[in-house]
Amino acid sequence: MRGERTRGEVRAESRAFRKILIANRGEIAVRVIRACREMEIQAVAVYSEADRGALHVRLADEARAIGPAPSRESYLHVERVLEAAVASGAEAVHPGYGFLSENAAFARACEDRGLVFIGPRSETITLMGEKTAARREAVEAGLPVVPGTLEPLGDEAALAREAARIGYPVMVKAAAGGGGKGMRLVGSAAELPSALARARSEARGAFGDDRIYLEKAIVRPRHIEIQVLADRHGNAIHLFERECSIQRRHQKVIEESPSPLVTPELRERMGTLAVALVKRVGYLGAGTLEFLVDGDRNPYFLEMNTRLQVEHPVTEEVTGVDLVKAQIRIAQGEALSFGQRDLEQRGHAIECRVYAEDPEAGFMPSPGRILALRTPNGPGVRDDSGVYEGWEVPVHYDPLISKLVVWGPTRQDAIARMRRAVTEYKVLGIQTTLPFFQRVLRHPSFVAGDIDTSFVDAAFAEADRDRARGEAVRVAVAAAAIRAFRERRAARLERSGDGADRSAWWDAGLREAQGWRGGV
Ligand code: MV4
Repeated sequence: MRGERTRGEVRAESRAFRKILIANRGEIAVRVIRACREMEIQAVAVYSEADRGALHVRLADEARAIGPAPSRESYLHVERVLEAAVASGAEAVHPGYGFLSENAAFARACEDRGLVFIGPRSETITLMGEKTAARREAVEAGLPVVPGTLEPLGDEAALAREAARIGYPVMVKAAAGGGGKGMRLVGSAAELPSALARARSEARGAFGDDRIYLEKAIVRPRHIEIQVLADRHGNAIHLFERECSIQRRHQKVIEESPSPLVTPELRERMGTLAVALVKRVGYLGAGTLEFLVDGDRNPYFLEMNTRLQVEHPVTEEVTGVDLVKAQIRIAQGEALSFGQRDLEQRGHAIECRVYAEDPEAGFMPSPGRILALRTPNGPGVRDDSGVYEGWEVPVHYDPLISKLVVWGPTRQDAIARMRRAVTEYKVLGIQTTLPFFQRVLRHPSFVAGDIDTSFVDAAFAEADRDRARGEAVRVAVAAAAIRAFRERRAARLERSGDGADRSAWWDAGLREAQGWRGGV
């Protein structure tokens, strides 16, 4: 009473975890295990049958099997993951990204069993997962949103009327969606019915929810996101932006911080807007607000991701904040140990996502055994990897094998360092996206920082043309060589008349072979 707290209450407010279960796999599970180890928290891994020998299992203090290879029966199986958590005696669960990380029912189930879900409250996950609800909250908090509907619209006639009001081109988006799933660009009223039908069926398949909303389509936008952290004590801060415009089929490929596009004024504005939404919804933990930025540098709030993101390391590299430790401390009930004024972006960081995919074959997955592996290191290089030499990358999961992250004092230094690191990186046995990065890192538009969301397709169209041209030249040279060979052979046969088919190459080879034999 009267502000005097008992020891029990203090502990309830801020309680150090002794053991955390990591409900994930691959590089992000490894990343969380590393944070746990530095905090002297026991890390419990979970694994499917395909992951018995995975790196995260090897590195954890303890590991529990949770089922067969398919995610539905293991990493996505709420009951099995919870059972492992309870059986291990963990006090908290870190969901990583993907899988159960934005599953409100899972977060709720953790809460119900007395496990701390390391993330926001389950109600916040629900709220932000419903994309039009998130848009409404953003509007209430004073954020600019892309013009469009603030509710999912039921019938096709209402959608057609709204689309006409917004003005084409419009984006058809899934209310339960996010990350581009169930999204369609519609150029005219004539295309609307078929786009709606396709978007609905895609959304139904992916989310079991086919509600649709509309947004004005922003032409060639930049994709910029703001990292936030908020604790239980009312502190909310942003950790500046990440530039994520280099994507392929809504899959980010390269991220960096700071964004070459963002001015100090825009950064300040977007950061302030992000914190306003965080405060309005009572956000807790680490989160990310996605914005589109148009050609005139106008930002529009798109959606909020209520999890740790794949690309969080670029923020860590420029701010010096360990986001995973921050998540854990916030979940323990601690107050943030730094404020907005303590933060600055120092230097420049770039991340390349190394996928087990073949860039020469349309980025087809390339699972299989890693026969040899040499990872880069040296000044300013960080490789957040989930694999090792001899490990067989399973077919069942996301093919991300590692995130190569570099830091440099300037963007130019970071690019030079990334080129060097990609050159050092050797993976044998499977195809990876590394050769693709060499191309991007030398592309004049990338080097100039002049990238929008059409970059990858444009760069690839160029590369395909170059390859086709190079191929035509190689075929022509080979054809000319064959023809010259045949002509010279014919001439020789005519001269000698003895049928001996011997060229200077042959004679040189024969001398060489005799030399070897003689020499040994
Ligand atoms: C848009 C858009 C244009 N206008 N929304 C794609 C991922 C998802 N998070 C949002 N996305 C987009 N939403 C409106 N109103 C264009 C995209 C988009 C995109 C955004 C970021 C990076 C790459 C992209 C590629 C195609 C489309």
